Amino acid sequence: MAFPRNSLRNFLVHAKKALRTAISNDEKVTFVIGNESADLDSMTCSLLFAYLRSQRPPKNAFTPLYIPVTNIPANDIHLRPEFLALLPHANLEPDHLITLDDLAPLDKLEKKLNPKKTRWILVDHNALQGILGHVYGHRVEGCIDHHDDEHKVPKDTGDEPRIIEKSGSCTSLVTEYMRSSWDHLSSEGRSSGAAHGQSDDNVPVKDAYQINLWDAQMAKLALASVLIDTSNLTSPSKTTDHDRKAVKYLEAKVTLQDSSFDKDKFFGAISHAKQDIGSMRLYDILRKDYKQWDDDGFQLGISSVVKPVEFLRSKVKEERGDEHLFWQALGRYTGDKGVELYSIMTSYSDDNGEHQRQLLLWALSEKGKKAAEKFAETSAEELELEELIGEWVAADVGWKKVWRQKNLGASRKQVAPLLRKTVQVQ
Ligand SMILES: [Mn+2]
Repeated sequence: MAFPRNSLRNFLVHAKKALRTAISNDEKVTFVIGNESADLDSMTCSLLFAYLRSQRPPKNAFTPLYIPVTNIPANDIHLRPEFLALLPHANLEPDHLITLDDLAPLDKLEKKLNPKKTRWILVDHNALQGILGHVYGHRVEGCIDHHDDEHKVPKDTGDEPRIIEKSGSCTSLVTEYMRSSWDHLSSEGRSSGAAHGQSDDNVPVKDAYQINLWDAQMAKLALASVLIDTSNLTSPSKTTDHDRKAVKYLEAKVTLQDSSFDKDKFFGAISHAKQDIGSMRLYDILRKDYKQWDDDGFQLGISSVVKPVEFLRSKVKEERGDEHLFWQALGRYTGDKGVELYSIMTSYSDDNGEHQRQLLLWALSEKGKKAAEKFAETSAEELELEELIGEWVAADVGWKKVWRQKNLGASRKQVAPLLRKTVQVQ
């Protein structure tokens, strides 16, 4: 049975409880999961898809309930100040999110959460990574994504979507896919008085008001991702028609409930929160938006950071008393990951408010060095790389380079495939 119309908050409380029951009773579960960098886009994609889909599941769904998973341990939510700023807009607290902690201890996954009893829909990625990929990769039966197709999701996904398209934000694609369902739910709820759920404080209220509020809460979360991923629709290299349409649609849902809503101010507040990492430790800054790829055993890791390399060096000085210990500090982070090639991509606004990018690349093995050299040779032009020379860059052993990346349109989504290609052709 479909989950009755309700607030996102009540939906998550219900889903978390249902997941616990399903795991202890070995019942079937459908997951909707974002990628392991767990940025705002991944979080809102999984919420939006699971929330609406569970209220209007396809007839032959594996289970009528879709469980949205934010692909990090619960503690890591606190490394994402933009989550903390955004969640209250939907009357949510960090504890409401369903995270890896709610599945099973990672070393007991297979035993506690029988792969055969699960079905996975990937949003904001199209290949399940790491341990989840090992155990459940063959149980993926749908995806909506805006990264390069890794051809891991089956061609025929039945009633579930298989959409991989270019867009600034994956949330825009999910909005588009869910649009008719959402419209149906809204108009059905308003006209038939079908808001069976209770308000969060258990006070019965007028249906239309309630439906509009619930819609606006969900829409605000989704809107935040699209605005962040497209710099408020101003980034020419990222913004697509999918994003423009999604913003129009989501903004209408928000203003229906709150006519004084100011999209630009909202973007400013969430964006400001996202940059607010000054008090965070270097280790946490490097891991908060990290992705790792395994290509036939070759491990590539990339951290995305919202401040320049100079900021990271000042962090090293603050924490270790000497900025020359920069590479040792990075080594402490990469140490247990087995990466042969490690990169930091910075994306930030300089003192004049201009968007800038830098790319740091560090080879940690002979094979990594070959890949790095190949990358420097073949991608310098496309990415418009300008080498930043400083004695601190050359310090210590090993192949390392830091560039200013003048091609501002190329984010990790474009750079990661270029790096992976250099490994595959060796
Ligand atoms: Mn994304």
